[in-house]
Amino acid sequence: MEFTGEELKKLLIPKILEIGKEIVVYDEVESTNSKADELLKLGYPSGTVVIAEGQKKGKGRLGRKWISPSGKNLYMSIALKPNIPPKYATLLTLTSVVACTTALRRHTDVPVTIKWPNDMLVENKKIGGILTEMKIEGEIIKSAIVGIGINVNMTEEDMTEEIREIASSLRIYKGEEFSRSLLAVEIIKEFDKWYQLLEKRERKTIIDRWMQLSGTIGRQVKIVLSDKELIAVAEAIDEEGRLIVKLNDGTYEKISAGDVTLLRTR
Ligand code: BT5
Repeated sequence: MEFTGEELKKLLIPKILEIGKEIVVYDEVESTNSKADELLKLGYPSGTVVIAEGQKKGKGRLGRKWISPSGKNLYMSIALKPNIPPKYATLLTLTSVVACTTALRRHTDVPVTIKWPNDMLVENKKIGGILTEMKIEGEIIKSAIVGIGINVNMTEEDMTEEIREIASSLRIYKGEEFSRSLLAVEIIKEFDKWYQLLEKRERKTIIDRWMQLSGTIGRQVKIVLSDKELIAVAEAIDEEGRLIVKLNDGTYEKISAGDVTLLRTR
């Protein structure tokens, strides 16, 4: 196995970060998000990182699956008790995707872009995604599990039929393999930095960075909501992380949850 928790911790020292104070590595789990939730309930601290070599039941959003072959990619979850009001919950996903994309760009030189809210793309193909699962009680976020899936060394043969056309990996794009341990460490460090900004209420810094990394803003998009579909131009994101779109009739709508398909450039 490539990872051990102790090795990863050594790479993070001497900087003691909130994220990665505890790093627990498994060979195979059903889902690192479910494991991270269990560990938090057992008393592990906020900032605990769970990594697995493979997942038997990797989760996407809305009950979808995350294809998770063993030994190829990064499957990592961060268990948090964020000190932010629930209305900024979407921003946690945006903060996470900013951290991951920044780390990937810097350390792989792959031109990763963000598609609202949680996708990491290369040349319009998905190479990563974030699944944030939260427990909210009243005005408090009791827990948040941020699940990060990055296709690192996966080849087309490792993919199922279902994703072969829409997915890619760092290796497919660059033609070389990457160390998953080093990428994990860089993501943890970057996550720590952006998460601190979120807790310090520096939302504008996060949103500005998101806009810089985004391939969504300025594009015509199709948005699939639970009750309707919209064709619109993505204009910006607001303080709460919602996507602001301009419809054909000139009116604006704010989208807080839904699937976005990128259509052509404006
Ligand atoms: C996501 O969902 O993009 C969130 C993915 C989060 C995965 C991580 S891995 C660690 C942690 N533990 C978990 O159990 N989950 C998290 P969504 O936006 O719903 O996208 C899911 C869709 O992406 C699927 O329906 C497929 O079409 C596609 N897909 C599935 N596996 C993929 C892969 N490995 N690479 C690219 N696309 C994939």
